[in-house]
Amino acid sequence: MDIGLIGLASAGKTSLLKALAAGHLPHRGSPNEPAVAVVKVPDERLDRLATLVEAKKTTYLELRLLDFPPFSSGKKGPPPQLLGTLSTADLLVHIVRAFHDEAVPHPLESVDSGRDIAAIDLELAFADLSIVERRIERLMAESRSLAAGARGAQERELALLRRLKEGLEAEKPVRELGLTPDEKAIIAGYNLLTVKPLLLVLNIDEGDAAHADQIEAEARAKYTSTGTGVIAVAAKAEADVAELPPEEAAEFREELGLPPVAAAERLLQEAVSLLGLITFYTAGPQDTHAWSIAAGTQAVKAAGRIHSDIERGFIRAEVLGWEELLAAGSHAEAKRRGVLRVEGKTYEVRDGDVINVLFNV
Ligand SMILES: Nc1nc2c(ncn2[C@@H]2O[C@H](COP(=O)(O)OP(=O)(O)OP(=O)(O)O)[C@@H](O)[C@H]2O)c(=O)[nH]1
Ligand SMILES: [Mg+2]
Repeated sequence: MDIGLIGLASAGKTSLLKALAAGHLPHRGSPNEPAVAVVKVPDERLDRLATLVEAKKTTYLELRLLDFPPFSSGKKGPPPQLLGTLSTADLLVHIVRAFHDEAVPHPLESVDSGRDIAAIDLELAFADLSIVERRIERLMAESRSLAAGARGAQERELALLRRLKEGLEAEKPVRELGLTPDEKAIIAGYNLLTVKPLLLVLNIDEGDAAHADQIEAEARAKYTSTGTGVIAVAAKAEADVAELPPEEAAEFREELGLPPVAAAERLLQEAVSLLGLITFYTAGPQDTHAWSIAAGTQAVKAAGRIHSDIERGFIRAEVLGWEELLAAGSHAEAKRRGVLRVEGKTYEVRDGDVINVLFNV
């Protein structure tokens, strides 16, 4: 899964990337391409499972972060040379400046996070509008050359696109238009930007970090639409702390007044949830492993995430919640207590399930 970090110049995109990538510098992109870092999603449930089974190896979920060059506000749409890569991201993270620092000029000359959120939203909507308009023209030209009876699918797509156009012209992102899964499938190939989930990251002053949760709650009340999340972090301080060894980090967080849970953990977990993913685990002594699947995935498909042979030869799955396994202390004890369930192919995997698939190939 790819996450695109976007925002105005000097909003703190690269600082946030450093905070998320635990201080490791990403591969530098060219001026027209994003820098890329692969980050592991911190996961306390996985850590505790790995400790329980004394795993030799712990495998976290991984996400790719793309640090895009800044949008220059006021222009119509994101820089065209970025559009291709941007449109392949699965989630957009908009870093919004909310910190005050005379030494760092703001491209719009004042700190106003609401204005900047609206400005970027508008640019994304503008990019989508031009794609939708071009597609409408194409379809209309094509449908003229089709027999009347063969126009059904075209007409349906046209009607849908006109709805999107109307929404976008009224500055409504496509994710807010309440599309059905079928409608989403029709437009999936266009890779529209405003259909993607959006995480707003307020880059707040270090001095405000202690009550980040309050700032978040206020912003959430304002940006409530589906597929939109809000997180407040002090990106530069978080980036500084991320470079420290874990033993020192906790102490430093307290000294700086940062919340005890690192921004990376909260933000990446929020990203996973906005992507509509849930996490299940395999807890073996060789490798205790977190896997991501779309919410609603059945056990046999989940098994396919581990290995295609396991999907093909699926017999049944032994399943229990991660907390149940921790409480029991071992699979054997969980079985004795009757909390280890046996599930078939169509079992809908739940977030936090620990799964052992029995298979035959
Ligand atoms: N005081 C303060 N300064 C910050 C904060 N976040 C970033 N900065 C500073 O702002 C400047 C820009 O930060 P970057 O992280 O490079 O911002 P960016 O969005 O990647 O900038 P561009 O890639 O040039 O658009 C740097 O000098 C940072 O040290 C913050 O939370 N507080
Ligand atoms: Mg940068």
